Amino acid sequence: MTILSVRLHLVELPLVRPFRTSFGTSTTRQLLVLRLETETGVGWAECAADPEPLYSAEFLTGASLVLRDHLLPRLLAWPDLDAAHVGTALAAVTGHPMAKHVLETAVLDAECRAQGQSFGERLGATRTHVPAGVSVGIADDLPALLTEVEGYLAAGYQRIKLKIEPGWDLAPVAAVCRAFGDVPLQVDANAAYTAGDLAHLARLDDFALLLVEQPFGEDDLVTHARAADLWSTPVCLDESIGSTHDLQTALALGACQVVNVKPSRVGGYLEAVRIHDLAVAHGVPVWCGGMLETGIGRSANLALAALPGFTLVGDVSASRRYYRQDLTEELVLRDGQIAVPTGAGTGLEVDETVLADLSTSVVELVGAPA
Ligand code: NPQ
Ligand code: MG
Repeated sequence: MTILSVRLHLVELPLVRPFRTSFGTSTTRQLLVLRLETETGVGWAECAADPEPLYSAEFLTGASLVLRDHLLPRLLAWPDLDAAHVGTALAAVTGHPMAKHVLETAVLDAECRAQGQSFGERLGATRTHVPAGVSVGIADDLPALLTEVEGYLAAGYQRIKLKIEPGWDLAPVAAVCRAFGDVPLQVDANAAYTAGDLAHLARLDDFALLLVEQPFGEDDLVTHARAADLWSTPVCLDESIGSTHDLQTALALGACQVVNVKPSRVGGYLEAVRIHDLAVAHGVPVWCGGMLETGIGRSANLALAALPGFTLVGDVSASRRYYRQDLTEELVLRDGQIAVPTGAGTGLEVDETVLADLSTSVVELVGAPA
């Protein structure tokens, strides 16, 4: 295919409630939306990078610059471009998986839409619906946490994930277990702990959690391996897994018993499928993580989460968990599940009026504005 135009929107969406993690609090979600036009049609994708490099090293301004100055020129220079070769075309650039992800996903969406194929069909989905889980931010106090969790359970969410950090770990877990009994529960520390906390976090074993996600640093596989030996709670990696190679290393060290697969963290859906395949080959369960996506990325995540190795409930929530107004038609919860879109590409249409309303800047990176 030939790329005719590329447009980049900086979008700011209000969140229905502030989202607090060990690395910060967000009250709005700022992200990049990319619209790519080829001779066979249009493709859309979103870049998960946040304004600040806190979850990972990437950040929004950096992602737009690397896209404009280093990634797009390589993509435009590639002959006979297709989605399967975007990774190869961009491989010379080190790092920047979220920026690479947005380009590959837009090309993949354009290709699937042109061929009348859904993301689910393209990626190998085997299910029509995906059970919904929810990630719950750090709350002001325990009563506020219990009220929030109660609302999600009433809405039908099948699994709760609590964000934890030093000073907010055993008490919120104990409170949720006491209030809601045997609700499927897991925790995510976003790398907030160090090896000195191994004994403290071992006390999570009392609560029969599904898993503990990324307790230690992104580069601290050795401490994760010690935790996997010492704790009965399974150790799940998020930030540490940027590629199939990272997963091979983590598995060889015994540092990873479960994987959170996030397409944006690993450079795109094709690498996400390869990580899924490697995990399945090792008997390691995976689940689909989230980055507060709009309908553009959320619909594609649903297709991925419908692959057979995704045996654990993911952070795949309805649009309304985060946004009153999405950029696409809403993805809704029914009986605790969300339907995998069946239309071509990601299967949802971007509402260009809403997109224009919520855009704080729009730049044409390729092609002249209409
Ligand atoms: C995680 N996601 O699993 C991430 C954390 C995360 C759903 O818990 C802006 C604001 C961007 C907060 C990206 C969930 C974010 C964000 C990721 C939180 O670790
Ligand atoms: Mg995480």
